[in-house]
Amino acid sequence: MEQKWWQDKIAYQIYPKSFRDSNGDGIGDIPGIIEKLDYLKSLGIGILWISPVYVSPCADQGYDIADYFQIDPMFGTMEDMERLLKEAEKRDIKILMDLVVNHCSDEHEWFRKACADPEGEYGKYFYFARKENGKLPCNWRSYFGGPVWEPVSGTDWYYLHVFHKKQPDLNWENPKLREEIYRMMNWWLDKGLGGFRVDAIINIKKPLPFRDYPADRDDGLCDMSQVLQHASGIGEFLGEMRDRILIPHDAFFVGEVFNEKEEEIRDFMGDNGYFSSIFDFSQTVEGKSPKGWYANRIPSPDDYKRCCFRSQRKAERVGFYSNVIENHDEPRGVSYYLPPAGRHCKGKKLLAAEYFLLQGIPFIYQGQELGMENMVYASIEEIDDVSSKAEYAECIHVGMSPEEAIKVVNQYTRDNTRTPFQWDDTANAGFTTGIPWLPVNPNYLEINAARQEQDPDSVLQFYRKLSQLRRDPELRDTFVYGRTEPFGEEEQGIMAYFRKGKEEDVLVAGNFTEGSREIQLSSLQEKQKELLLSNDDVKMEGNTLTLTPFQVVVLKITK
Ligand code: TEU
Ligand code: CA
Repeated sequence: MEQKWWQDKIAYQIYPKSFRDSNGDGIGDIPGIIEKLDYLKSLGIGILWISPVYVSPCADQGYDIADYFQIDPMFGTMEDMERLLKEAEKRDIKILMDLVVNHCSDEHEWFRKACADPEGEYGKYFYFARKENGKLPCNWRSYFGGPVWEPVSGTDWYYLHVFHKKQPDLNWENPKLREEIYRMMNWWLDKGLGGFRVDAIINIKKPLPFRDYPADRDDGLCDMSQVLQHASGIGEFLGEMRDRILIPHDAFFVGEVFNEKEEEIRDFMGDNGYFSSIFDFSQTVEGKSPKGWYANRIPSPDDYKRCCFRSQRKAERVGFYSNVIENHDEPRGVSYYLPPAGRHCKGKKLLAAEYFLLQGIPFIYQGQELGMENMVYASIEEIDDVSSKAEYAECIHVGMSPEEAIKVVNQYTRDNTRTPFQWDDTANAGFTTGIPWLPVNPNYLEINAARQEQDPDSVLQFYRKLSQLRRDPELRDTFVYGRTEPFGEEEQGIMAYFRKGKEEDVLVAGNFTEGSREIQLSSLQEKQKELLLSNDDVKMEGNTLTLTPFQVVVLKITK
């Protein structure tokens, strides 16, 4: 594999609305991010992805962009953004912005002009259609519920939106639209961005002409994941974007790609891939049902392990997945992948070490490094997220009581990771001096950054140690380029693997169960073993390593 500047980086995702509010209006902002750059530096962060800060009516929290060239006043000004780029550069941190180009906002001027004349120039930037024989062009269900077609008021036209109706889909088949997007990307990269996190990108290629697919619920509609299986030819668009933008800027693009097929990995993230990297969502999609959240199954630790190892194999000698346990669309990883008995400091460190030391680019989502947990919601009125509202309605539709429905939504609501960052134990967790736009998780009195700074055994300090390990000049090559080899893969409740280096191997071994477990290291008998990190005292007698409940041990094994 070719060597690139980003391969040894550690990345961090900021959800700006909830990170740090600098002016007391209850909304996190860009000056707030600048304030905390030294904190990020102390975590060894080299790449910082910032969820959208462009002008937006916020129907989907900034993922509905009304002006790609302006910062929304709630987040600050363009000067703030330029200052952030400069201050980050001083600290050797590259900034990624969120590239949301499957759709824009219905308040974008392109869409206004398009609605005024659906058959005109701007109409071709979107997908417009009329009913034929009383029927819409296709029966696809939008991700946030209901049909993808929405009427243009006062006309007999409809437009397509695979997400919210305030997010009309852009027509990538139109070369003029693609040129507009490339111009915008260049404009930002020329300002000094390191690259983009590329939002919802598999949706840009629609299987055309529009047609119905088999319905998978009693609404007569079909899930978009089914639709996308019929789309082919996305490579023409993505290859063009790579050649025109990614390569000339030597940028880092991380694609939000779901359900990629094994044979597509090289195209998406090989040496000449469309992206530098794509997220490994194999564990995220595990157990998910097209029926909706109520029909999902939560992955067990063994499911989690299987997903990780399968992806590691797929990526071997091909490229770098970006590894995550959570993001702004998912529940908190510690509340989801850890069994209930392991949802404590020690268990959080176990999950941290297991995912962080895999081959790929580790991404930390804000607050993950503190072990922030899911929020508890008593009713749907307390929830802001658009997707939760549709999922709640579906639960009720299939006959659940409001109590059962809110339980399901609690498990998955995107607000779980969107609650304000817990900086300290003062009012509003030190996030704002005003009223936070989304309530703070009441557990901030125990879980907060200030407290964990003081505690050498905190989750935060453990993340710092992981970060140091990965950046240690002697171990760097093993962690960045070393192959992942599962160890004792069939052992239930145990997740263990080697990273195979030139000079040494690293063994990561963790116990996801409530009982002590023994691991036989007889195959390593002759070799010298050095403890690199653990979340408990390490007991090794002869060839037997005993793991206490939820213990993880990281060993260096000299060849
Ligand atoms: O998410 C894309 C995506 O596929 C979502 O449907 C995701 O599965 C869903 O949020 C789960 O409820 C991206 C962004 O990350 C998300 O925040 C946006 O809402 C979405 O695109 C539209 O821009
Ligand atoms: Ca603010």
